[in-house]
Amino acid sequence: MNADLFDGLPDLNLQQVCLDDGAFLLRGFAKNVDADLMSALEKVVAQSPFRHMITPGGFRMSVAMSNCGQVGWITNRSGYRYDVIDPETGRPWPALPETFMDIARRAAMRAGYENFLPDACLINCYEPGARLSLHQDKNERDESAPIVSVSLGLPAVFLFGGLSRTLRPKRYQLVHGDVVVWGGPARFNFHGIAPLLEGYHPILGRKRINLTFRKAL
Ligand code: MD3
Ligand code: FE
Repeated sequence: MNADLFDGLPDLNLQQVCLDDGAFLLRGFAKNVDADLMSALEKVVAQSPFRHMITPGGFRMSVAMSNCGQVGWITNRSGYRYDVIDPETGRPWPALPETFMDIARRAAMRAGYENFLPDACLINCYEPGARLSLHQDKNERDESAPIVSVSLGLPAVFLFGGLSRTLRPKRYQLVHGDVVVWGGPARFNFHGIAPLLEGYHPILGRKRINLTFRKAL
């Protein structure tokens, strides 16, 4: 017996894990649309390529980033913010592809958020060794909207802390196709990604891609 036998019946192999008040891990939720997500992603990064941004402290991020949607998250020496223009191209960010919007809305709905309408998607690209240190996401105006994250490619260890940086984070493995919906009080918890381990994924090779859908405006 093989789990892939049930790929046409996504509800039968869906494992939902409650991580915290309002935060749910939907294991494998995006697996049956992975090819659609990847082809849409290729079109987005053909217009706004991945780049390593610089933090306000002057460090080059090990994660390469791009965005799509009405606004994109950017950081440079002078700070971080959402902007309608991609500073690398001088043009607006590519629009949110329909497949992106669809998976984000369906995942939010599954977690109990009926009317999630994201206007921004930050796209993170990790190669072995890349990491994201503990941080909070506080640049979004609508604090009642959840954040939806879709993981593709190599597995990663997600670090889930509390509202204070000093609380020791819990560790969860996120694999290809996993979706997490972060709402409620957990929306402002510290979180990060441990350094990506060496590996090879049949579709993405030596990469992990994470899409985070936000209502930024
Ligand atoms: C928990 N990305 O882009 S996704 C980020 O895998 C970010 O690339 C990580 O943290 C990644 O800001 C983690 C999961 C995630 C995203 C946003 C959250 C978890 C969150 C916001 C609040 C709490
Ligand atoms: Fe984050």
